[in-house]
Amino acid sequence: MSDLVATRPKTWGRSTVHTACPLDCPDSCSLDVTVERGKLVRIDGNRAAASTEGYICGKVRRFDRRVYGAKRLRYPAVRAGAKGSGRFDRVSWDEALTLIADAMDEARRRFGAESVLPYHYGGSNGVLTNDFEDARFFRRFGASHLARTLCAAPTGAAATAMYGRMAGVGYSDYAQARLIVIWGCNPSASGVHLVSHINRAQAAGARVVVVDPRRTPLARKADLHLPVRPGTDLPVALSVINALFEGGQADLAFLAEHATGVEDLRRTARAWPIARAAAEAGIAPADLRTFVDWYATSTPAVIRCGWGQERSRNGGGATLAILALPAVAGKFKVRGGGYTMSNSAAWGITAEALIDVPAPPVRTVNMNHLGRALTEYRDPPVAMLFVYNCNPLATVPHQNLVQRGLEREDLFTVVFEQVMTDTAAYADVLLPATTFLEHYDVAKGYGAYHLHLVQPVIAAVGESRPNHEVFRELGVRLGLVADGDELGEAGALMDAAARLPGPHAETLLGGRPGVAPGDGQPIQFVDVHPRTPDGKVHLFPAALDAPRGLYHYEADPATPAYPLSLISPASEHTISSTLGELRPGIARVKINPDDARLRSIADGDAVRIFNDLGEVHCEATVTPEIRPGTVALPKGLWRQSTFNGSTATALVPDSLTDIAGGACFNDARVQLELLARH
Ligand SMILES: Nc1nc2c(c(=O)[nH]1)N[C@H]1C(S)=C(S)[C@@H](COP(=O)(O)OP(=O)(O)OC[C@H]3O[C@@H](n4cnc5c(=O)[nH]c(N)nc54)[C@H](O)[C@@H]3O)O[C@H]1N2
Ligand SMILES: Nc1nc2c(c(=O)[nH]1)N[C@H]1C(S)=C(S)[C@@H](COP(=O)(O)OP(=O)(O)OC[C@H]3O[C@@H](n4cnc5c(=O)[nH]c(N)nc54)[C@H](O)[C@@H]3O)O[C@H]1N2
Ligand code: SF4
Ligand SMILES: [Mo]
Repeated sequence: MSDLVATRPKTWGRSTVHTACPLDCPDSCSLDVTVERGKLVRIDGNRAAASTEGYICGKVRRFDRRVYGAKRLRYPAVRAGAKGSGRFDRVSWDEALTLIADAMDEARRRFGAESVLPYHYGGSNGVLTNDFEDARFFRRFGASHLARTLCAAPTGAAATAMYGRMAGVGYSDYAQARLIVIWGCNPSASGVHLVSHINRAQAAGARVVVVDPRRTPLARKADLHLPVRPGTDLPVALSVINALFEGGQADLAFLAEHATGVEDLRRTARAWPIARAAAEAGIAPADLRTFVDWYATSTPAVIRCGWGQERSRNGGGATLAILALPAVAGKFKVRGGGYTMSNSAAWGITAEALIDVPAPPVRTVNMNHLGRALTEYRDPPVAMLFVYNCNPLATVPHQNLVQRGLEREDLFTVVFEQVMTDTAAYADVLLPATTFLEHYDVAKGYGAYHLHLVQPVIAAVGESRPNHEVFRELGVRLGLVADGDELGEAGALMDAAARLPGPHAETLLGGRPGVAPGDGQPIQFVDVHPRTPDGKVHLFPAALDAPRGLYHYEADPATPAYPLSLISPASEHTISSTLGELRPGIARVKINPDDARLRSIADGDAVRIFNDLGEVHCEATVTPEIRPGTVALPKGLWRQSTFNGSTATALVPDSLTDIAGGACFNDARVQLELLARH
């Protein structure tokens, strides 16, 4: 502990402090942050965690522009104008917390404790800032339970049911592979530290296959690109499974020893011969056949499964079918072979162990239905919304309904934020939050195997405070925790550390990274095994709740009025909507030249993208890098980035994925027309 305190910010002189990046990114980099006279002067990579390789992304390198930016929240404030006007008056912490505690008390008295809805997601992926003191607080209070389904719900459910979230192939082992399949993933933006290993493998003769409706940077260099129509991964993956069985290339010995549900999967896959799947996906059958041949005959072969394929009506089934491939083809048991999905469960850190307050039997609200919850739920209504680690007006489906909900005069909204986000503008009470450069946390990689300490390198900006401190104090005010139980400066860290399993606490507090399975290079089925109850791969996990049936394919929801698929993938400029305030100019929708010609749209023109849910006015980039019939807007845009203040989520339906109630961001169907000539 004394070591930690010794690295506290100095107010004078220049020093470099070692810390880590806890943002919602798979890489979890180790950082060197240089501070002079108490101010950030340099944020850079450190090699303490091997896969950082000394470099970091451009976003975090310039994170000082958020920390000291014009939009940074410095003081608590209360609303002084209409909801959404963004006008606030400064108040003290004491006044702000009293207002919130009183409002929670009143909501509980009038409608019951479940009328309070905590609302949070990936803003801070750290162990201390999310699902920790906040969860204890809302559980003790008896607030509604939020099903955190905005991202990774279908992939998480599929990986749990099939493999018990077995740890995946580590980044550095990609260099050993002879075939690398990048499926629904764009590491060049979303997790850059994987790319150098892929390049190394390719230089050594490995083949790369990319399955993505866009020609991503990796697709440009790939040996084969399958530009599938969004939402068609399920038939594509099933056709590969079918071809492997039919061609005698399934590893029947492996399946007999390690898998259940083999016959059910085989029977299901029979419906998808190559020609039918290729037609459904809009790709060349010969290319799909080539993929089958390469996958069957290359060892080691690894699949990097991302999240692009999960965000549709078929997302759960698609992920199941993709993850089944290495089992069917027998690709495990060798370094660089198998798959990588999310590694967040690899550390064995369970929220339940950290929280230690039992979940009360309360109503569950699916966070993808925020708009409905705010406008339709009656028993009880949502009387109070408490937003933190999240910017729902920018990131949640059905933006216009969410906005209508936030406009409700009888809704009491708290937003606990670092910056004046689009959502924060609708707050009744605003609370300023510290950034990861101002508080302690534990960062947990979900791609790269890093678990490490985050520590404050500068003093809190303005009067901002860390999450655990605020939720602890609210607990005291509401009589949920004893007065005097407040945790000090690093108290929350020690509290969490004491609950971390195995050797993690000791290594972290000693300034060393946590201990990863197989030292971060596990060989699947050698060093790590399925963590299903019977230790087997469940290829047809009947226990999974799939109301339409497992591996059931729903056809494209396009209509003649809305024939184009809109996808909204991660961009290199933001992490979800974080840092979106720094994006200059008007965003651009990517459209294929064929689709642009039909609509007389040229590069740089202003366009209107619309459907029955909303419309977005922005500029167009005409490019063959997106397949015909599909258009793409960046995810996480702020209102400031379009002409009309609406973003991609205004066009996204609040329908749910086939399993686990996930968001269907890539199921938007739209029309596009010219607004004004460039
Ligand atoms: N720079 C940056 N990094 C990030 C993030 C960010 O916003 N910015 N977000 C972080 C978060 S929260 C997450 S969850 C991860 C996400 O990481 P990724 O999974 O890499 O991200 P996405 O951009 O959602 O989707 C990846 C790819 O899927 C493609 N795609 C869209 N629809 C389909 C489909 O139906 N099938 C297939 N096969 N592909 C499809 C998209 O074109 C995109 O190239 O990244 C994390 N890292
Ligand atoms: N159109 C479209 N939208 C999408 C997606 C898509 O594919 N397409 N993908 C989605 C995905 S993958 C994800 S994960 C979600 C993420 O959606 P959100 O959870 O809304 O994530 P962010 O946009 O990063 O917003 C997080 C906010 O938390 C704040 N924050 C950060 N750290 C702290 C802290 O310590 N304390 C407090 N109080 N606040 C903090 C940040 O300032 C930021 O404004 O977005 C989804 N939205
Ligand atoms: S956002 Fe990702 S790549 Fe950038 S510093 Fe953080 S962990 Fe590293
Ligand atoms: Mo995400």
